[in-house]
Amino acid sequence: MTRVGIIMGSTSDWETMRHAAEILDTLGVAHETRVVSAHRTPERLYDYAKGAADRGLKVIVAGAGGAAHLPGMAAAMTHLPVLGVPVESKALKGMDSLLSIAQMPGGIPVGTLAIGKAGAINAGLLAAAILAGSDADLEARLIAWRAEQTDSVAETPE
Ligand code: RP5
Repeated sequence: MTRVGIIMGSTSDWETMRHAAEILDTLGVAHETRVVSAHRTPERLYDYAKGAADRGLKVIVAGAGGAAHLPGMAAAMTHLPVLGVPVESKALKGMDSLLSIAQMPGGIPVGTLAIGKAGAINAGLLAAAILAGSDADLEARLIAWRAEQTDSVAETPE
């Protein structure tokens, strides 16, 4: 069953958001990917966010750049946890995306990650960690992935 919905404001965001999809693939978490723009396809966003919980999704990862309203608007229309990824913008290097996503008013939370690739990877990992709380097999895979990462860190730089 698909448990994570990865949405993004534009196909141009995929280069960043594919990193969230890849870590979920690695951890064996079923997910879907959709282009859903808060500005260009507001009705698609409404339908997606309103229907997400009923379709069985447990977490939404939303990435957008610039005036990045997608994560916040999604969070306004679903009780599911929404993890926001600020995509790096050309004009302001993603600072606009970051502040648009992080500065939500009290009452409508968005869990904001780092700008760009690191944020997308961590959004995938955080989605997996949320799901692992009620899925012992996934929890074991997440623990193993983290241990492998630890083991891969060299003790010396060369
Ligand atoms: C945002 O505008 C998207 O999330 C994207 O990061 C940015 C630029 O979109 P495109 O002009 O590349 O479609 O809505």
